Amino acid sequence: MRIDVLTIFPEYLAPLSQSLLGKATARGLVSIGVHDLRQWTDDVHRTVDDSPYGGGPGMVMRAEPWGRALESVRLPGARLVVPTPAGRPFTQQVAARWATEPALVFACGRYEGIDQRVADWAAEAGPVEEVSIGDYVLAGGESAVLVMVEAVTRLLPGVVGNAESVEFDSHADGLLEGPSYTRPASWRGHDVPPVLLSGDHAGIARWRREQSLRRTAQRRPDLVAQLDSASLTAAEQLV
Ligand code: 6GU
Repeated sequence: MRIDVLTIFPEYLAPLSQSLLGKATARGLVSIGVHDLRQWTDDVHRTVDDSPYGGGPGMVMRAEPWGRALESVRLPGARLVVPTPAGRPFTQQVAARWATEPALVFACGRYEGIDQRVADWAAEAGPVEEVSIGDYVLAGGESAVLVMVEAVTRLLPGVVGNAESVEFDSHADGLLEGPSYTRPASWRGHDVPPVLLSGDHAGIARWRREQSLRRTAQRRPDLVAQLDSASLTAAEQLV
């Protein structure tokens, strides 16, 4: 997968070349480009923003540098992602869908966002999604891009060593993952649930499923309400 990030703070994206992703890059599973939007400005002050039409606080990113940047960086048809608190929610399902694409371009806005005509114009050349990573406001899209790139790239074949660890993740089936334990079996008066030491694999699977449902009901009742009947057994639908 090819990933390009356009930003006025390229140093902010340094973590993309480290740790898990650095290895995936070295192994040729993903390649990442980070580009300074100011490359595509045309004035001595390298201006990227201006005051909003209609008045109001803050500054808006100007369309011209963004237009030239996208013409230079975006491959034909590549999905353009615009992080914004006004976007549709970024979820595990969205991450899984993006993980099947050959290329993604992220356009990081600062200030009060990017002139809306950039996304409108970009939609003429390929898919565009304005997305939010949660119900709070960040100063810019850069940290949201770090979050989204990590969520997407760990789903690419070969990036995470154990494919099962991805399959059983929280959210993979619409539920939260239950608790995990390792040695010792007893620690400071707290014992590992005995079923996990029983060797009864069917019993362990049932227990984990119950823990997952219980935790989701307690912590995320909104997720339980969204579950489709296909993801619950007949017995679970009666609870
Ligand atoms: Cl994607 N961007 C910004 N600037 N703030 C956010 C966000 C994104 N998601 C939640 N808040």
